[in-house]
Amino acid sequence: MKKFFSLLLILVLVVSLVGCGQQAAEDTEKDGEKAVTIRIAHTLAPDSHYNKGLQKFKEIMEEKTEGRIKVELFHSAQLGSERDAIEGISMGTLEATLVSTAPLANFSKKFMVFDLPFIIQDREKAFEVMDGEVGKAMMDSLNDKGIIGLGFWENGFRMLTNSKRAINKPEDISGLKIRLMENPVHVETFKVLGAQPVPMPFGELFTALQQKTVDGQENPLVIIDTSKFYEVQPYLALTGHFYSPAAFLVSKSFYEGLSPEDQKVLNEAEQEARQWEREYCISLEKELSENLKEKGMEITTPDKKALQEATKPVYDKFKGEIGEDVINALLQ
Ligand code: EAX
Repeated sequence: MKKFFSLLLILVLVVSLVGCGQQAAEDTEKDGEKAVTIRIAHTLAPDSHYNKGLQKFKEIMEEKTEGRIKVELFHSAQLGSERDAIEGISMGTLEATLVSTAPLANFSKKFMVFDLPFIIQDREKAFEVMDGEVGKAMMDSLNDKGIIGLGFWENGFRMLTNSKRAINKPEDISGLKIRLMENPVHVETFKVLGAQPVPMPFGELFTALQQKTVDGQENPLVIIDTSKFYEVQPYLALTGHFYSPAAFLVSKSFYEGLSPEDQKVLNEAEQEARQWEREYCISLEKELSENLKEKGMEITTPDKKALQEATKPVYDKFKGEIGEDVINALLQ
């Protein structure tokens, strides 16, 4: 009888200990799960195409993981410039970012092909190349820097604004101080046009335009609108001189710390949000120049052929470095 009770006591103890253990395991798991947050930094305004597309990503991600993985967005360069974000991803101090591909040229020259003037006139063709082998090789070239490029989103066709004069022909650009992204091909393009290129992070741009440190800048219409450049730039020229893709980058150390299932969810959410963002950009196109006109900008449509001709020397300068095969893949 005594033996029976001792056995029973042991059994009770064991059961309750196992129970406690399980409870503890559940707690740490819960805590562990709570700790998974993807912080995404970008430089644009809260109502920009980037932020809206990333909101979509956040919704999909949080829904698919039932809130196990949280997404936090940091817009308006709150966490620094695009270069800072890329470096943060590379070092593993930031989980994700959406940046123009132009500053990526400083990390992998493969991206430079997009920076050639007028190389992309048809975005559908660009999507095809970016989603195919050429795009994959570009993204893969970032892996040894600790960066995983999940996909190409859209920033847009870049248009020129300034505070000095209406631009109708290439010569009108000559002498203007133009802020550019930190990219050698962009800088060369504006040099060839006789402008004074001023590379500068986006976060400093509005003030520079307002204080007239620079005369002009170039960005897609959606940015000219959502960053309110129309308040300080009276002239808008619909040049479309560069096509600016955006890259969705994730820190390799963060990505590899996720379970294969969560990696899959992340990939799917990025793909779905990317598609949404591209379509959103296309849908905006028509109304934007109308809006900007209403907001007081004087809009001109310079002759693209003349601009293309004037910027041809840029191809000669960079074709060796970029590779004619890649250039041809986009031109064909
Ligand atoms: O990627 O710096 C720029 O002009 C970019 O278009 C912007 O940061 C979005």
